[in-house]
Amino acid sequence: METTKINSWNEWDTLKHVIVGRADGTMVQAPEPGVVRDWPEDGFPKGTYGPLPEEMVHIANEQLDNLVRILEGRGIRVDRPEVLDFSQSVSTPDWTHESMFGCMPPRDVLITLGNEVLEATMSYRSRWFEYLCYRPLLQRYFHEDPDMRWEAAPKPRLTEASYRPGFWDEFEHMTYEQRLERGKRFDLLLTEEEPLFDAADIMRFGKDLFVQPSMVTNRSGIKWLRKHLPNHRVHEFIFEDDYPLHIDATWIPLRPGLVLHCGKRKADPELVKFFHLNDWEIVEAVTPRRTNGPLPPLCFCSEWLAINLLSIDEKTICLEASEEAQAEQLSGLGFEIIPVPFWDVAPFGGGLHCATVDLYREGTMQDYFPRRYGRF
Ligand code: DAV
Repeated sequence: METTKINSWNEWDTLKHVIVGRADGTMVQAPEPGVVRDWPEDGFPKGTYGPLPEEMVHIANEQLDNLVRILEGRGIRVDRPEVLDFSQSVSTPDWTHESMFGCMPPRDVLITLGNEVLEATMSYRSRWFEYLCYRPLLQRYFHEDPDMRWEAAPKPRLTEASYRPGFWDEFEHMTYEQRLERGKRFDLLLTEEEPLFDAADIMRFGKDLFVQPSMVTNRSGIKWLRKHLPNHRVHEFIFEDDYPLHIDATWIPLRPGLVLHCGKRKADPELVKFFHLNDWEIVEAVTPRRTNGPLPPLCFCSEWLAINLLSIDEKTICLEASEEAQAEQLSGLGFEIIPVPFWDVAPFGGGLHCATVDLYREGTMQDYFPRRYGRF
């Protein structure tokens, strides 16, 4: 029997065990207070919902399976989630929703913090039950690893009180600049009624965790994380973004002292100072290949999935295969690049980082930011 040990503190230590998602059964979810899809050109005008086309599922699964082969070829253990019937409607005592979503991006749902695996609250009704896809794995790890801590954040109510009334109508009519302004004030969709967060809004740098409030993470969610993790320092900060959704295509640590930044989403100057004070270099990522389109149909992520990468260790990076300029930039910084075709997975919820959750990386909790500064 394989022995299981849960241990991962950052994004770059040597990877030994990982979950890779599946594309099967993924839905364009039914409209809900947390998210509204509108893709008339691709067969899903506003108000409609249903499974993504079979052919797209097939190609995405081929790319996911290929990633699994690459990782296993390097001696990394890979586990996969259990696919549910995501077309079923789901209910709590507070509401009923016509569909679920899928289980391609485990990164949104789970985060490993040392020997703990934490299930995020999520903030879409369609994703409320997504943790169930990972329960067979988590139960197994719980029994196999005597030191594993299995935690779940409080399940949210997700009543109307969690969302600003009228937000989507306003948002639809806002310019890019107006959206940036609203984002800067964190005057977005979510209220502070209850803690809400997606795990993919957290970036792990050992003792320090950087979390952005977003369309799916509120300040109460960050406050809950801070209370839950007394041995970490949980920092909250905002990037200038018209639709902030997950931090893992914006602020990507590559190794101690080096972070890759999506320059289009300006970082808080205080955050930059804090990194520089601690001798971290911030490198602006090159322009992604798909900046002038097209993105795949039904894709709700941006061209910046180009930097949604998966580190195998602090010298080796899995990168989307067609992002050649990005590969060149990273090679220039001393990394070996493993090219992985992955753009067909994007409509299912993201890139290589989104599609994975690391469960074991060698190494221990380190303090990479010994010098304190301002509110950081
Ligand atoms: O387009 O920056 C990517 C991450 C989705 N999990 C974006 C979002």
